[in-house]
Amino acid sequence: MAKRDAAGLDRILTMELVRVTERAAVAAARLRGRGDEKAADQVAVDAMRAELNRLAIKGTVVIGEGERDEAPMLYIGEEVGDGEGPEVDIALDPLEGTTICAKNLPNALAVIAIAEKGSLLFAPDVYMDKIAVGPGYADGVINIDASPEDNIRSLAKAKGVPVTEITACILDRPRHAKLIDAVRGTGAAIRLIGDGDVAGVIHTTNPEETGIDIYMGTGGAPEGVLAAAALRCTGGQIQGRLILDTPEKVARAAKMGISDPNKIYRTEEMARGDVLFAATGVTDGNMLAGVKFDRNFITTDTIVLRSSSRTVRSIKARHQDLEKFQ
Ligand code: VTB
Repeated sequence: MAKRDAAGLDRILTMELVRVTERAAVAAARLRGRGDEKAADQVAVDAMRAELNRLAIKGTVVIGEGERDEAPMLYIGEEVGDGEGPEVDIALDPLEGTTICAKNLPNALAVIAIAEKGSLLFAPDVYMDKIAVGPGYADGVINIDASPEDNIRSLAKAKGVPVTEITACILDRPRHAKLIDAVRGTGAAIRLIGDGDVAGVIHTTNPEETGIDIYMGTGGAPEGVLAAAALRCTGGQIQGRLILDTPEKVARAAKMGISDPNKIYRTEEMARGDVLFAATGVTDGNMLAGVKFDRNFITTDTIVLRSSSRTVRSIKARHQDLEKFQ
């Protein structure tokens, strides 16, 4: 049985987790650019689940493919792992950016986060308003209740650059028309993305490499929790507010234990305690390369992060035993 270390989660799990996202990414990558989002997602789910069930954990999926009745596998509440190790919460997205993968565009990822039981926000699958920046800024540099203009100016000041040197990442959606105008009005640049806001948020943690300083706008709440888990490990701040704009959504959230529909969730409120996070590139992206297929081997590029040690590991793997991916 795996031994728990001082901080809670087994250190060995850090490396074990890499296999889980690698395997999902390879499966999805075989279906890159085929225009079939569902098929790509399905193979990623199957692969991730198979690998997850080999881990020495007693895991519960808290952020997954959906409610039990709509997702046969990796549904919210599903128990995964071999049942022999620490009790953990799991947030996962075997293919974050199904459309990106189907179109073979940048930044599709296979993603997972693991934390001690009870540490990850049990979020309903609704929209969440989000704002995030990377490490190195004082608390309060961003404020979800402030205007986009104020947030951009505050960040530029804290970074010590003119506003024109700030780039915000925003999902390209009609609902963001006003936000986009407001940000552009300040003189800042915008990287508009088609999908994949987990990657969008993570990109703020390394602006030199990605060119992105801040993430703004509404995306999926589950993706918000995954992004928060990553930021817990890298540093950085995210604030999120669920968009519960119908009585039905308020009731659904209440069922999951959310009594204040206007609550602002900060990074630690979405992902507490010791957190492990792993992401493998499916398509080429700003931080991670996509899976590459060669006749004799497969190459994967993964980051694996741990909050208690703040270690960021980059793992480029060359897989020569191709049978394990069949
Ligand atoms: C984002 C993004 C996802 O959904 O959360 C987005 O991260 C939000 O939903 O990759 P809409 O597409 O409805 O705007 C995805 O694009 C797809 O799950």
